Formats: sequence, structure tokens, C-alpha cells
Amino acid sequence: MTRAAESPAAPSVERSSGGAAWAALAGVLAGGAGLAVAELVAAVVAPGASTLFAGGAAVVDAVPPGLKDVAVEWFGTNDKAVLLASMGLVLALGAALAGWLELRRPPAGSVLMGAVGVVGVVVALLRPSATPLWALPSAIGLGVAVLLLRAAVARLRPVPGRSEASADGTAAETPGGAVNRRGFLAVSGITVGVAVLALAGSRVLSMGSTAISAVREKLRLPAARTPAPAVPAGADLKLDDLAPYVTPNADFYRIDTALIVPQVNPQDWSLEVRGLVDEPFTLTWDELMELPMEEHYVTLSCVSNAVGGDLVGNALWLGYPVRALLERAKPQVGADMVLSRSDDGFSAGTPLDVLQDPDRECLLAIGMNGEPLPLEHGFPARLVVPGLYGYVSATKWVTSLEVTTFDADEGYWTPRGWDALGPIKIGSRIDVPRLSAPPSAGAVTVAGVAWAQHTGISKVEVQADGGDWVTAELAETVGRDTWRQWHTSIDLEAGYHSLAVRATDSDGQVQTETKAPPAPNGASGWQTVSITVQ
Ligand SMILES: Nc1nc2c(c(=O)[nH]1)N[C@H]1C(S)=C(S)[C@@H](COP(=O)(O)O)O[C@H]1N2
Ligand SMILES: [Mo]
Repeated sequence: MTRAAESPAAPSVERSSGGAAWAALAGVLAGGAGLAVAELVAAVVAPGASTLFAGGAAVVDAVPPGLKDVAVEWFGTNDKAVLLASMGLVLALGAALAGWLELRRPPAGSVLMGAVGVVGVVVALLRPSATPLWALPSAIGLGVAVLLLRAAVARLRPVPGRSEASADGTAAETPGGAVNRRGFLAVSGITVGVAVLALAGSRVLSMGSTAISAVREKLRLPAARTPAPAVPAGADLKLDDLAPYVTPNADFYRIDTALIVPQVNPQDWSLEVRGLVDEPFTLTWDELMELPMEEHYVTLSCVSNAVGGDLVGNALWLGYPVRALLERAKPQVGADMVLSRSDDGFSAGTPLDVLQDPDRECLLAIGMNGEPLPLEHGFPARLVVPGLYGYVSATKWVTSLEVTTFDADEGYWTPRGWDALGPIKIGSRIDVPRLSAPPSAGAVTVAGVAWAQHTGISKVEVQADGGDWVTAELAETVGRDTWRQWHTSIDLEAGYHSLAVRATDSDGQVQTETKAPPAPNGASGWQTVSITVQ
């Protein structure tokens, strides 16, 4: 194609693409204002019902587990921020397209934007804790968006005949009819105003939810009737870069499907114990506070933890034994699973015999390291089960325990490709030395943690450059339900080295060398790290 052939069309292309860009902008502004209005309505109705959060939660539930692993691997605990940002980007592109369509093929843009609203309504109503009111944020928000879009785009269309009417020549430069530029800018201004006011309003209203933080701050937990054994002085080697024996709450890994942390007021909380039981009952917060509390150190770990990963942590939990709750409910013969459900629709299927085991301290926990549970770790109450991965046991914001069977029911992750049973595999990790902190040649301290919850660790061995296994020294521990630090010293010359670690549990079982990915029942294999020695 020659330049000459192109040029006759050029002016009109330029004019129309300019209009298209304004229309696309109108789409983005209207869509943004609509989402902001949806946030505002959601702040009144229910935070989880907003278009963004209900949509995001639906995406989280729908993505295949493999993809979710990749997301956690790539973005770590930022996966939620990344999800919301990508949703924002997709919605912005869709809104721009809607603006363009509304200009070119009315009312296709309104229809597209309306369709997003309908999807928002449907996904909100499908959320586990939804009430019919949950339809409102997307319905109202996207309704507003469609109105604003139509108002803005109408002002981008040339008004036919206007140039003829103004025969005095003022509109001579717009022979195709005048575009109401002022009107367009006014509508855009109103749109931005609506968005800003709605966002500000929703911020102010959602500050009410920090009320739960305030409730938590003021809460005084009962003292433990059965306190945990003291942590032996030798349990924590206190080496730089070595994970401390007890993980501070602020550093404790967080894994859940909740895009917004559920805000549960203890006064509104209750635990329903039901299903295949002779004596179903509901426990209120005040009743729970009267029960004799116990304290136990338990190491939690996530099935998604990669070999060498940090989705594992150890805390002191305060709570009431689940065993005692089940004794009161009297499970019926034939039941073999307890399906625990959370306020936000998560569920975990835990073997009934594990929860009834008199030798296993499974807690309905309310305290973590001497404080009420942090909001993101399940305030006001969660389950803690030594020896099982979190996805089959550690339900946060727990609101019911249903005694049932593995035949009849399944937890959240089971239909998503993870095993119904999730015993924790033996794990060991090298924390010291780090690649970023190269030691000097000679005797090099190597240290880390190892865990085999509810069995205990009896040995940790380290190997340098494929040589002989060296038995490390084990730090002390409170008991078999927590991880254990270990350390040793290995002579290394300057240069690159590779270190490997493997643990043996108290039953004599050696951690397998066979590599497995996290899905469907937990990663395995020995961790190897590369280090430099100076
Ligand atoms: N309500 C709820 N509880 C949940 C989850 C969840 O997604 N929702 N995730 C589970 C998983 S997979 C793990 S590993 C643990 C993590 O607990 P933490 O975030 O306190 O470390 O919580 C469990 N409890
Ligand atoms: Mo997990």
C-alpha cells in the first residue's frame, strides 16, 4: 500500500479513532465508578458481596489447583494482590471495550457492562455465606455504570443537523455535526466524582470492620488450666537466619482462600456440633470461655510447602480439646470424618479417630503465642491438629463441626485434586548458611529445622558435596508435635559446595529421597542447597 492510497482515509480515521479513545475512556471511568459504588453498597450489605471480592473469590475457587500452586510459588503470599490487580486490568480492558462498543454499536457497550453486573450478582449469590442482599452491590454498581456510560457516550455522538442550524458559521469546523465536548467533560467529571465519593464512603464504612480488631485488642483470654510445658532453654539455638523455635505471630505463614479476612465478632460467633451425633449442640463464645483451656506447642505446615519452603511454623496454641466437644456430642457408629466449616465457606475433612485420640492434642484454638488469634489466623476460633496438613484439619474462623463419613462428604480441596487424607510428611530444611551470607573456609556451621509432627524427630543428617552423611546435633524440643532445630559443623574449603539434609523420625523412618510435588499429598525429597565459602 502506498502513502498516497492511505492518505484520503487518514483524516476520518484520525477523527474517529479520537472519538473511540474518548469512548474507551468513558467506559473505564463509568466501570470504575460502578465498581466503587458496588464497594460502597457492599460496605453496607456485606464486604464479601462486592463485585471485586465476590468475583475474586469465585476465581480462587475455580482455578485448577496446579495453577494455584504456581501462583503461590511465583508470588508467594502476594498471590491475592496479584489476583486483584489482574482482575482490575481485565475489567479495565473490558470497560474500555464497552465504551468503544457503546459508541460504535449501541447498545452493545451497555449490554457488555450490564453482563458483567449480572455475572457479579450471580457469583455473589453463589458465595457460601450469601444472602439475597448480596445481589445488591453488583446490581446497583453496574446499573450506575451503564447509566454513566450511556450519558457520556451520548455526548460523543455528533448531533446531526446542529452545524446546519448554526448557520452563522460557528460550527463550520465540525461539518459532520457537533460533538458535545463540554457535556462529555461534565459527565466525566460527575463520573469521577461518583467514584471518589463512593470509594471514600466505602472506606469510612469499612473502618467499622476494624471494630473487630478493636474487639480483639480488648479481649482477655482465660488462663490455661493445663499450661504447656516450658520450652527447654536448649530448644532455640538462636543463630542468625535460623528459624526461631517459636514463630512470632507476625512471621507465621498465612495460607487461605479468603480475599478479605473474615471479620467475626466473638459475640456473634458460635460453633455448631452436629451430624451423625446423638447430642448435637451449639457452643457460644461465652460458654467456650467457661471451659477449661489447655495450651500446647504445635507446628503447622501447609501441603503446598515445597521442599525447603517456609509454609511451616511453630506456635503455642490455647484452646479447648476437640475430643471433649465430640464426647459431649456422642458420635454415632459408622461415622469416620469430621467436616469442619468456616465462616467463609472453607471446609476440611479430618478423620474422626484422630480428633478422638486421647493421645493427640487437637484444639479448638482461641489463642496463639499468648494473644487472641490474629484476625488472619482465624479469629476468634480455629482448629489445630498435630500431624495433619492444614488443608485437612486447621480450619480458621471455624463455625461448625459436622460428624459425617468420608463416603458422604469431602473437604474444600478434595474435589480440587488433593487427597482426602493429609498426614504430614517428614520434612527437614537448611536455614544456615544462606547463599547471601557466605561463611569463611574451615569449620562451617550448618543448621536448620526438621519436623515429623506427632511422631517426632530422632535424627538429622547433612551431606556435603555428595560425601558421607554427618549426623547433626539436635536441639531440645517440647515434644513430638513440634519441629526441632539441628546444627552441625562441616569443614569446607573456599568455593562452591552443595549441602543436602535428611531427617529420621522417632519410628526410625528415614525421609524419602524420592521427589514429589506438593499435589496431591505433599512434597517430598531431600533439600539440597548451593552455598559459597569464602
Ligand atoms: N477458613 C479457612 N481455614 C483454613 C484455610 C482456608 O483456606 N480457609 N486454609 C488451610 C490451610 S491450607 C492451611 S495450611 C492453614 C494455614 O493456617 P495459617 O494461615 O494460620 O498458617 O489454614 C487452613 N485453614
Ligand atoms: Mo495449606
